[in-house]
Amino acid sequence: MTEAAEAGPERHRVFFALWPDEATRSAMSRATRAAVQASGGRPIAKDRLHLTVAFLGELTAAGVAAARSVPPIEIGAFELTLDAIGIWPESRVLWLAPRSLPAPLEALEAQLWERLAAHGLEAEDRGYRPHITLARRARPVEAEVVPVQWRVEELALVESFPDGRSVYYEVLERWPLAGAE
Ligand code: 2AM
Repeated sequence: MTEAAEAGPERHRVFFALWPDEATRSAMSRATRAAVQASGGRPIAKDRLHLTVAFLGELTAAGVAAARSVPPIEIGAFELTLDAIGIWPESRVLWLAPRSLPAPLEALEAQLWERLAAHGLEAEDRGYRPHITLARRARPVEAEVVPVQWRVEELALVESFPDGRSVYYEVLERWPLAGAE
């Protein structure tokens, strides 16, 4: 038996997310640049900005395969208005978020977990707070944001990998939210 096998099966840190296109990422970055700077925090690179829908944690390869089998979820494309910016003092995360949870996003999150449950995967019991992390180790800031409009058309399964003091992400697979015509 190899050392790796003795140490147990390899784990993959994965999550379902909404992954913005280049134009939306740029709009997010422009709209939040001043707040990020004022917060003094460590910014998340523009190409890593995303909104997590369901965090699955550390899965085995079989767990990842189960997660991949869950979509598509055909709730249709929807508009997300990112019009709130703030900080969670306990985690020192500066975030961009929708002021209210849009019904399609709520439905997407609920349907994902309903189907994931059939594979023995369960959400942590701390409620869903959709957000895009903009910076870590941030100080509180008083900031307004020019709302960013995001037309969400896809769901992505993403894996995160350690990258020094940060992490980088690889989109494993994408599914359209709209059903086949
Ligand atoms: P964060 O940016 O607020 O840390 C990959 O780590 C993604 O999953 C990030 O969007 C991260 O949110 C989120 N995440 C990490 N741990 C989580 C957890 N225990 N519950 C929900 N989301 C989590």
